[in-house]
Amino acid sequence: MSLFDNKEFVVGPFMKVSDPALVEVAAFAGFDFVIIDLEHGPNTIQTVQNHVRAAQAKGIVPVIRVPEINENMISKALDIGAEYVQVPQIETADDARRVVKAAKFFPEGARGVCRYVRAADYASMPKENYFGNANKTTGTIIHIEGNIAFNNIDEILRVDGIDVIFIGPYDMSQSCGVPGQVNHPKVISQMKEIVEKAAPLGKVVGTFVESPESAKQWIDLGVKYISYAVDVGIYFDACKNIVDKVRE
Ligand code: 3PY
Ligand code: MG
Repeated sequence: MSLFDNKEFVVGPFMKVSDPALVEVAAFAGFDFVIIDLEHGPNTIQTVQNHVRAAQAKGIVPVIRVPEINENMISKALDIGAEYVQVPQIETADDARRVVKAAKFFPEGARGVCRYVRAADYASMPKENYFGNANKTTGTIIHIEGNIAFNNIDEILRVDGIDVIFIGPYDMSQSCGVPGQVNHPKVISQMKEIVEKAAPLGKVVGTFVESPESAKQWIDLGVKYISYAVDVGIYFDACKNIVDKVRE
């Protein structure tokens, strides 16, 4: 399944809770993907195997955000069946090339070769099917979220093999000297500049939002990969809404 097939945009939440039941709930709600988070929160590569299984069982695309640029974590995430790897804190074109090299088999890259993994149906899949298709059925997403990345954006956008340029507004706000102020004009102007530079190159851009209004604003500017809030935050908002309404 391709994430973007015939879709103007796709939307999905970050998942930090360790119980994959919430992945199933996200699928029932109609999200396109989930970003299973290993950068922040308590999950480990072992606990998120069941998140990947839950996503695939319910027809929603599992993305794993690895903790950092780390070749071994990228290959482990793909080995357990993640369809996309999302890598934080990319700063240079060389960083982006490292991601592609770790995520793709020859000739696009040099991903560690092992077929005794879930992604290859534990060696039951014919070798040529697995190694022949893996580069087409998995994708790469990189975070642009700091001043160094912003200053290197022209070269980063030109790296082949990156499917989504993901702008992380929170980390970007910190590097602009206003941590947490994701709507600060300096942050918004950097984000818009990246979106504008990506468009003529045909690069898909993503970002993180916390309200439907903000999602719509970025979609109108051409952003296609909308990461919408975080499981615990969505649950908190729903709880607060109930408590406020009942006590009204
Ligand atoms: C950021 O905003 O820095 C992210 O990584 C996504 O929320
Ligand atoms: Mg970030």
